[in-house]
Amino acid sequence: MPEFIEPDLIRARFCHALSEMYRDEVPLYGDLVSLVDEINEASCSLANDDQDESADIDHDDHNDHNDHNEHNEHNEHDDHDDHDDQGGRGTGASERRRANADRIQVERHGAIRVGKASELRMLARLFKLMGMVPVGYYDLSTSGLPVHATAFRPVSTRSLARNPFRIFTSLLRLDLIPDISLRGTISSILDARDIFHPDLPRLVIRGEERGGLDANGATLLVQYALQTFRWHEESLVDPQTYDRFKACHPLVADIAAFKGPHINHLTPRVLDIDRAQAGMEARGITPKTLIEGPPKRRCPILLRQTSFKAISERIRFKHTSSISGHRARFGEIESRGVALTPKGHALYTTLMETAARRSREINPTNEAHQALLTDVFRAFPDDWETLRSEGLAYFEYTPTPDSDAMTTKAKSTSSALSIDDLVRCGAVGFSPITYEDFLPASAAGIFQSNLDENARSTGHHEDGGDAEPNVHGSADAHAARKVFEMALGGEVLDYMELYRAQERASIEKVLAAL
Ligand code: OOG
Ligand code: NI
Repeated sequence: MPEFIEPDLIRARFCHALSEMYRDEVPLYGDLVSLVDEINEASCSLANDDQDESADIDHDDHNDHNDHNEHNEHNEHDDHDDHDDQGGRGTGASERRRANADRIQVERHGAIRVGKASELRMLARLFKLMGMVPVGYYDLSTSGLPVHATAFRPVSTRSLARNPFRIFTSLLRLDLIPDISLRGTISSILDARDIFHPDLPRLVIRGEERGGLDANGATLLVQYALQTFRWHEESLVDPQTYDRFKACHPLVADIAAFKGPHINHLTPRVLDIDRAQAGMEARGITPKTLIEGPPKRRCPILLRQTSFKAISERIRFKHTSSISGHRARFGEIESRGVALTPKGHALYTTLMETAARRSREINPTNEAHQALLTDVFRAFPDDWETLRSEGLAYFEYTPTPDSDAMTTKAKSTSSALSIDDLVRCGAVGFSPITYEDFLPASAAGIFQSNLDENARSTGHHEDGGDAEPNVHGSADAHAARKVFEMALGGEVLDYMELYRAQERASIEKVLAAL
C-alpha cells in the first residue's frame, strides 16, 4: 500500500503555489496582499489589546475574535488550530501572534472560467483529488453574463479549517450567444484546444482508481494544475476574431481567445474591508467603486468583497505581429459572516433590492452606498440571539462548562428540554456558522467591474448588474442548471443543506450529551 498524501494537504500546496505564481504574474496583487497583511496585523493587535470586535467571523481566528459573542463560551475550533497553517503565504514563524497572522494569510478563493463541458468535467475530477467538490449553482445570465458557475470547495469543518481554498468556476454558455456564426467560430476554437497537460488524465485516473495520490503523484498534480491556470500571452486567434469576441461580450474573449483558463483573481481574507477599500486608493491601487454585499455590522452576515480593477496585460495574436492589451485579471479581498437560513436570505435579498433602488437614483460613492445600506439594514436584526431565535442564521450548539448543573436545575421544572430551553437556562452555548459560499449579485458586480468595457458595443455601467442586450437572458434557470450538471458529470451540492445538516448535527449531539 503506498502512502497517500491527504487531499487537504494537496489543496494547501496548490493554493500556496498558485498564490506565488499569481503574485509573479500580477505584481499589483502582491501590493494588495501587503496592504491586507498590514490591516490584518493592525486588526489582530487591536482585538488582542482592546477586545475589539472583528468585522469577520471566518474560521481560524475564532479564539481571538469571538469575545463579542456572549454565548460563545467554548472554543470549538481549538482542535483545528494547529493544522491550518499549511499552504498560503508566509509559514514557519513560531510566535503565536505571527502564527495567527499567517493563518489569516491563506487565500480564501480564486476564480477561473472555462469554455466547454469536457474542461469542466476534468477540472471537477482534478479538484476532487484536492478535496474540493462542487457546491452551489450560480446562474449569472440574470445579470447579463453568458456564464453559469459553481464553487469547488472543501465541505467538512475540519477540511475548511485546515485550508479553506475554493475555486469559483464559470462555464461559458454558447446558447446565450445570439450570433450563430460567432457561436460556430467559438466552438471550433474551443474544440481544438486542450487546456490540460497530456499526462494529467492518466494521473487523475490513477488517483481515482487507487483512492489517492502518493507524494510523487501529488507533486505532479499540483504542477499540472498550475500549468493549466497560468497566463498565456499569445492568443489563439487573430485580432479580428478577438475583436468580434470582445464585441459580443468581453467574457467571450477572455474565455475563448486563449490557450487556457488563466486564474483571473485570488482572494485573501481581510479583517477590516472598509479600511482596505480606502487603503487601496491611498496606495495607487484602483479599487472598484463599491464594496459588494451587506454593510458592516456588529454581527457580520454572508460575504463582503471588493477588488482592484483588472490590469491591462499585453497579448500577441496569431498570424500577425500586432499586440494589444487584455483586461481580465485582478485582486480581490473578502470578509465572511454568518450563513443565513432561507428566511434570512430572503430578508437579505429584499433589503439589497431596496438599497439598489434607492442607490440607482444617486449613483453613489462607496461611502454613500455603505451609509445607505446601513440605513436599510436596520431592518435586519444585529445581535446573535435574535438572529438565532428568529431563525435567520445558522448556528452550532455546544454544552457550556457548567451545563450539567444548569441542566439538572432546569430539569427539576420541566422534563423535556428543547434546545431553546437549554440555551435559555445557560446549559448550551452557540456560535455562528460561517458562510462558505458566494452571492450571485456580488459575483456579477465583481465580474462587471473587471471586464474591459471600452470595446464593447453595449452601454453598461460598472457595478450595475443590468441585463446586457448582447446576451439573451436565461429563459429556464432549472434547465440551465441541468445542462451545467450534465457538463460537470454530477450534481452540485446544495449549500443550504450543508449548513442545515451542520446545525442539526450539533443539536443532536448536545441533546444526546445532556
Ligand atoms: C468570478 C467572479 C465571482 C466572487 O468572488 O464572487 C467571484 C470571475 O470573475 O470569474 O469570484
Ligand atoms: Ni472572487
